[in-house]
Amino acid sequence: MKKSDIGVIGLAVMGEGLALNLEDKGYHVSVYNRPHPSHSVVQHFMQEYGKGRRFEGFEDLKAFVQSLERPRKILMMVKAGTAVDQVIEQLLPLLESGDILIDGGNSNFEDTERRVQYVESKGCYYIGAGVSGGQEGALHGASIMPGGSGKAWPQVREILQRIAAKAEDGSPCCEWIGGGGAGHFVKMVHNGIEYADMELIAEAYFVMKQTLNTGNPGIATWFEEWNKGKLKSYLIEITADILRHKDTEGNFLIDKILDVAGQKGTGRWSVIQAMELGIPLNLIATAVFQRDLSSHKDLRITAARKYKTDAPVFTHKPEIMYQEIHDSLYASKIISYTQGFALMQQASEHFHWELNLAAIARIWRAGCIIRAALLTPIAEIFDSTPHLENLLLSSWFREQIREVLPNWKALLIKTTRENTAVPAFAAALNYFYSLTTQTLPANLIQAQRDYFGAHTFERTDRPRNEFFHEDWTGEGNDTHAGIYNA
Ligand code: NBP
Repeated sequence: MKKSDIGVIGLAVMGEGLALNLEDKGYHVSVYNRPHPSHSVVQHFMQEYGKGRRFEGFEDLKAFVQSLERPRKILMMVKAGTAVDQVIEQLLPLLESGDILIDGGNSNFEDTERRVQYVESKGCYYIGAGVSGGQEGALHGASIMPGGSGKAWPQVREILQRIAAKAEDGSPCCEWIGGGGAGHFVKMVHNGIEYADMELIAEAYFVMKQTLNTGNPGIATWFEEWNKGKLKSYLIEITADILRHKDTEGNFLIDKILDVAGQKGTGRWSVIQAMELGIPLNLIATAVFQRDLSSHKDLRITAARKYKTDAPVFTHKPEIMYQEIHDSLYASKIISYTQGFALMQQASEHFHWELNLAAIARIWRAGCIIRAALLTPIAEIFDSTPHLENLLLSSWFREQIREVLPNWKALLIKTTRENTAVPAFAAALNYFYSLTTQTLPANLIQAQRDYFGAHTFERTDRPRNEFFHEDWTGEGNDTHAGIYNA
């Protein structure tokens, strides 16, 4: 029997889609899913897709492993977390030196760092590959972010690049990201930006609905219009579709969906990592916290009853305000990408990954959920200045922000007046103001810290890294706390 080119473990949405995609590209594919007493996922897959195609189905892990061409390439598409460790433990005794495990799930990058070391210590290779694009991407081309055992990359490159989406210029949306957990870190940041993009679009929808009283088809028309310009992106495109979608009774489904947003953790991980690395990610954090706040539905109902606010007055000139919403969305989106790329820049230095930010922007141009027109100028900026600390420092972004700033401000003023919550638009604007303010009130914070904790401070009239302590009350002494800059 001909050995398979690759094996896929886990036949849920993503594993099934990727297996079909691999076979479609001409590869022989072995598939495995753990057996269940009541039903067989593998049997179902083979009945559905096996006939006349290059699939071999297995419920026995040893037979599955033995069906693969060496060095074996095994793509694990199982639930992130302990399931991945369990599968690794089951596989290792069956593998031989040089075999390659690929985790295509949304694993935490720290787990991937650990697994790379562990699997390499057993003589095999381990690749943590972030995959974005959902079911559609898995089937027809995803954005793939592989990292880990660099020596294995040449052996899986062709396969992964063939199943990846292709950008408009034909290049595959899959490039080597870096060692250790780099691939999953970059996928995590991708998801953080996705959280922010989604929250921003939701706020734009909310303002049109609440403050301008625009109906779903009207809002959809605006999103369709905006999708032809600077805001062109997959998430804007699907939002227009969603807003036009009707249920079986002919009503807009969006109006019947409970306003409680779920999450699986990658947004939260991005914020935790940003805090660890000291990079302000307040827009993405706001998007995560808004999902948290949305889930406290009963509390919000109680609070809304206690604090009845005036209904919006609808006196705004709609044609002006639509442009303000567009510009706020665009400016805030710029901040979202700025913060995400700043986090990757810092992580790259901290973990010695040498991330190629231009290449990352390029592999996000197609296949993934955050694919957007904005990624093309971002790639160009990092091509010319690879170590740019913050995208807002580029002249291209300076021009973009300069154009939309008046409308961004105007919208925040109006929404505040109309009791309409737009926390992500506001977080983005406040990040921009803070970043572009030479003197922040942190001098007062330093004084407070020194007053109550003798934490010391630097002075504007002395060189940096000289630290002072003041006897603020006249009752202290020269003792001060250890110097730290937290
Ligand atoms: P799920 O994340 O729902 O995982 C289900 C798969 O994991 C099933 O095949 C299940 O087998 C298997 N599994 C579990 Br659960 N525990 C296992 C164990 N202990 N041993 C072996 N197999 C186990 O599936 P998914 O939505 O296809 O996602 C797969 C991965 O891709 C996840 O990490 C996910 O976060 C990531 N991802 C998902 C999307 C998306 O849009 N869904 C997009 C991008 C990335 P069973 O059938 O026997 O229960």
